[in-house]
Amino acid sequence: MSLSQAQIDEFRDKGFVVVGGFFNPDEAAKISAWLDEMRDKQPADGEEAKYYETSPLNGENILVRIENVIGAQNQDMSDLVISDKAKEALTQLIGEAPVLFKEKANYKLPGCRADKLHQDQAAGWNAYCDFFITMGIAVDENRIDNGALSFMNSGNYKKELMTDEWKPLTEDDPPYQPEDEYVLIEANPGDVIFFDAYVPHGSPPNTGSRSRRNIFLTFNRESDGDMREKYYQDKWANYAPNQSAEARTDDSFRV
Ligand SMILES: O=C(O)CCC(=O)C(=O)O
Repeated sequence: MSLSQAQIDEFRDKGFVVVGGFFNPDEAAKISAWLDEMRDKQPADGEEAKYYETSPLNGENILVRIENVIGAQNQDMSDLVISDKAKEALTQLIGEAPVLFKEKANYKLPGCRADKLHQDQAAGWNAYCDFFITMGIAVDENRIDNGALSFMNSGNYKKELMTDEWKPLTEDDPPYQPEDEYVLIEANPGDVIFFDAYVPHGSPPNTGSRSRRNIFLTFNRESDGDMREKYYQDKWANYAPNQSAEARTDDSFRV
């Protein structure tokens, strides 16, 4: 048994659960080195999809995230992050076998914009199905100054969209209101946050001097099918990856 009954119950009550030390320090160091490698590499067509934006804080063109990182081009690391233990925990939470839907490494470098308070499902996911669980892996220390995530901690949300698609729940940054309904998650490398696609969460701009890299792997139920290829075809048609020189500005980015 990978997750305890108390952890499963916490996930059901609040929509998320933090599992400290899910990956050991050696695994966490390998994941960190992998993210450095991908940052520095020029990906082949159809492999890693890089997204650059101009920082609203310092005007620099920065790498915001890399999608499509799981696959044959990164087989060892794919097996490390989607380990048997991860599959077991996801099966416990999903209630059947998990199928990877999409994944991304968010680099959240110094100067990176906020990720406004949102429900993941609002990012056009209704077109695919209505039930997803994400495994968020902390790669760097997540602290308040470098854009640590805040999650609604009260369970006081609907398991359906609470806004129009693509709209944040608020333009405010943490502490979100009402303050006693949210928790700041100061995660350490190797910690994992499992969360559903409706629980409100977000992070402030990175105003610090350290990156706050996290990987987010999103899974659906096996019975909903394998939608990953279709998702990325649609995504790249609507929102193609770019290069640093073509970084997007605040008013042209989506997620
Ligand atoms: O990396 C972050 O702080 C935000 C992650 C997230 O919630 C998202 O990209 O949907």
